[in-house]
Amino acid sequence: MRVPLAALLAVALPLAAAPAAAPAAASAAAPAKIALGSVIPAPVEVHPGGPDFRLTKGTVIEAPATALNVARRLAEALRPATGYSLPIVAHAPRGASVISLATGAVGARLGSEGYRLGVRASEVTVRANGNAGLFAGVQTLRQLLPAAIDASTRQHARWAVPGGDIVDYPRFAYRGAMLDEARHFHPPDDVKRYIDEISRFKVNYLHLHLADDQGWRIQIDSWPRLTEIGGAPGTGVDGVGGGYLTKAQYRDLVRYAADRYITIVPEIDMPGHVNAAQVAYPELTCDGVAPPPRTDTDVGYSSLCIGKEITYKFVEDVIRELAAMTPGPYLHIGGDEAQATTPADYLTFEQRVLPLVAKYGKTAYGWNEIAAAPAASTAVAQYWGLDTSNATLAAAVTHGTKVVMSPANLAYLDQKYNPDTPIGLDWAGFIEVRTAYDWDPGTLLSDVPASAVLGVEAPLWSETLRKMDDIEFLAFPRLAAIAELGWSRTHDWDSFRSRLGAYGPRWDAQGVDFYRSTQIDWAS
Ligand code: TNX
Repeated sequence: MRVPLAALLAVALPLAAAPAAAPAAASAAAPAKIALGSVIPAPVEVHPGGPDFRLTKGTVIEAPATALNVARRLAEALRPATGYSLPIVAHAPRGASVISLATGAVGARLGSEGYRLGVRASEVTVRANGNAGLFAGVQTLRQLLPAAIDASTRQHARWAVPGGDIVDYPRFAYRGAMLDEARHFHPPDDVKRYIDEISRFKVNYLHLHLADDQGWRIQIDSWPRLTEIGGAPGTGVDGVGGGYLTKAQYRDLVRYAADRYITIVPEIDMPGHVNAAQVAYPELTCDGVAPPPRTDTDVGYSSLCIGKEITYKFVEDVIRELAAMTPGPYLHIGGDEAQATTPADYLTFEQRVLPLVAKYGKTAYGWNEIAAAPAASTAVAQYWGLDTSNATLAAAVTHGTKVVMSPANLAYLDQKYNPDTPIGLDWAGFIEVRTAYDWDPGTLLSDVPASAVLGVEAPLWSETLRKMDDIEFLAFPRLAAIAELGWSRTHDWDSFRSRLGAYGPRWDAQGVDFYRSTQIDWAS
């Protein structure tokens, strides 16, 4: 049974005003019924009603050839726990139980990432303007199945999806996460696992911080010692770990992310945070003498030599090679904490280097300090400060600079939750789940209008991280909070808190070691 679209729109209600789903008929055997709107990030419109859909061993996934990638992601997500074959077909047989993916004109309001999800007794339909929207709809559908769906081995469960309709699309175009590969190198398989985890929350950019004082983590053919020396074993913080991405590994990550509708943003931090490059190439210092390698966590002590021509040959070579292996629109050139560069030199450097990014076809992106340079008018500035206004950034915005919001005291995933958190830093303050959730990326900076804000990003610096488990413990649940700020137009702590509590068993099923904040009533 299909409900005509016009009928749906006629009863469209914003989420906050939507009628509450019927209370679950609690029985000892069955877990509480999932409410249609119990999804992170919160969808725009939720209209519960009608019979559940049952996923069975006979269910097929119907998708056109153009949406095969999304269909495969869906099948991969549902097969392990159900044990069902869930064949992907171009046309489902009449009367079959079907999850149908379809692209077509579903309205400009939905943009490239919005979707409509309809759940009927024998059919689930996901419709979108394109595959990114279908993928977003699939992430919603996964959260509407019992938590056991996220287990990697076969489970016995009643695979029901609550009936009704969802219409959904994002508030901001940019919803990012950042992973610091420089302080501790995380191998490609860990990055892929992180991509899988963040894509569930409709995050669409992954920023990789690929070079810093300690190490250099991306192969650059024209300057091979960057990785031979800067990526050697022992180049992680405290001499723990090392490593780098070959170009082939980087390209593979770009593809893996793209298959999950995530765009990789590579960062090479300069003119500061360059000690590892200078150890490998002493000609990049002003006196030509190699500095000692550093694996401590100090910042602000290294600088490229602004007056030397070879500096710009180096920078241009790196930008050219990075741009050539990066299909996404952005190239991040750092620019933070350049205390070892004079303000005049900093401007000279940025005025020369920001246009180099455009020369290789990319939009320049940097930490908010770049806003001091007039050439940043065509760039994106990532705000990482603790204040609620920033005059330099606000002035740049009037000339065209766009902003991604990553306030360190709210959005930094590397800060401790509380004084007892075993890993993480605390220079920006403790960030409990509610702190991470209780702000608005569009209005936090009083002197920057929401229209200049492209979105939000949650950075995870890795000074204190060694392994995947550490990444997960600091990222979750806060990444889910930041993702909701980026996607959802509604902002309601009580609602988020209850949906987050219900999400806990999903992380358990995935083997994700999340932080069990006492602010949340975790379902078991
Ligand atoms: C500041 S935030 C930094 C990084 C550190 C981080 C640790 C920013 C743009 N720079 O170099 O890793 O603090 O929280």
